[in-house]
Amino acid sequence: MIVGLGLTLGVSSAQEAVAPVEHIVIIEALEYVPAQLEMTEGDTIIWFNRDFIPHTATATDERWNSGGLATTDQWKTVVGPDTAGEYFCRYHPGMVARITLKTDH
Ligand SMILES: [Cu+2]
Repeated sequence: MIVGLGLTLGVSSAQEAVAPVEHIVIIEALEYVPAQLEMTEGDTIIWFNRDFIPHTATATDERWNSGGLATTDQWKTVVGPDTAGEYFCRYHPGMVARITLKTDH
């Protein structure tokens, strides 16, 4: 019996799938670390508050807001088109950081 090799393996690999990445921002000593993050839509970003006082991660234009994060709290969101830009802490407006979106990949 002849077994045909009729199956073409896989589909075109010309378009590489980019697996979603999980980014972590540590809040410590009144700072977001790292303060600059570049990511792709569909990635996840998690803020961990390791400071001894509460903080928020809030888009400067308020499009998104973690709400108050007490010590050891965390907040997670999926990166969408509205995630990019500057964000700050509502309790400490001097705390500022930035998310940028990769446009070429
Ligand atoms: Cu704060």
